[in-house]
Amino acid sequence: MKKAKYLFPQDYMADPSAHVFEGKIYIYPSHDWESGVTENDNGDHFNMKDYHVFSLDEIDGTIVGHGVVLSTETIPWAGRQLWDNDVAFKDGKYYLYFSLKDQNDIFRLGVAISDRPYGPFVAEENPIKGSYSIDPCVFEENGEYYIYFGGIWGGQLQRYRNNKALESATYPANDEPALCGKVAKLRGDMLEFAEEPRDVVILDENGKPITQGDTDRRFFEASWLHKYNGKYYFSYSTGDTHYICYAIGDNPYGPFTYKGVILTPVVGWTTHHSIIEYKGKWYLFHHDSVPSDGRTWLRSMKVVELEYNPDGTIKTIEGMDK
Ligand code: FUB
Repeated sequence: MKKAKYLFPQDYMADPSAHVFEGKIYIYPSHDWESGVTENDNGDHFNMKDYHVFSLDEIDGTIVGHGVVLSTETIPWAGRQLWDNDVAFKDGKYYLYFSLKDQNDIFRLGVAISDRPYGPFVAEENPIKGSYSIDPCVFEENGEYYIYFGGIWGGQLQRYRNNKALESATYPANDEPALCGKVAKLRGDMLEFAEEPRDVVILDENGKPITQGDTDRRFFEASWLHKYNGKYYFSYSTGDTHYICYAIGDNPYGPFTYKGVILTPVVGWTTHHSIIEYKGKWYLFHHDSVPSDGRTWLRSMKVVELEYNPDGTIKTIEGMDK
């Protein structure tokens, strides 16, 4: 497969997190809909209220929709805006980690549990203690689970330093190190952080942290972690410059050294992705707003093959058809 294909033209789905569970690909997207909320820099127009799950036996096969698996109506602490999610498997249970504003309009990370990869999922009573911001992604290695998260602007990461809320949102100066995504090990029961979240530091080619003003390369949102040939690849969106970039490290905590662009800008403001290996090939799951004629809050999920160069760098994929 060399050309990206839309996965589910029947409805708007975004931020696809893909995993291989029980020998199939399962996809956990956000579910976009036309809620009528006016577009603004806080992302209020991304006013989602439920999640669906999809599965595929073959990458070119027929996608199966498993229906609604979690909704704000059944999340006890829900305020509004069910954003990106991800799922991890441990000891016979599937844990769905999600971004949601609480009743004070503060983004937190929640957990919901199922016995099956296709749900339905039952949410815990409260968000993860000490959690904040958006876009969880979980990476497992040797029985340890690492949760990555964070997003600036509407994702509220600029309201925190050292895991504490600030009195008001503050960004570093343009020549200072950029705000970082976060990573923490999960506790054995998968329901809480096992440690204080740490910074996911992204270094430039000279070993210096990427600066806040380096908007083509600094972290904005949409963390994803995968491993290839013994190296750890942290990929993310640059938000207002619309790239999916990646940086490579030697362990799940980093630091990671910036290596380049995976996906050039797509139609629509946001770009968000996941990367998996399936049956010996690698794939980039992502979204764009072509089917909704550029309405940035109505996105459609896609998949395309991802290829590496012999030195382990990733071949850049064009986000827009030429
Ligand atoms: O889908 C809502 C938000 O848009 C996600 O959480 C961000 O990553 C961006 O894709």
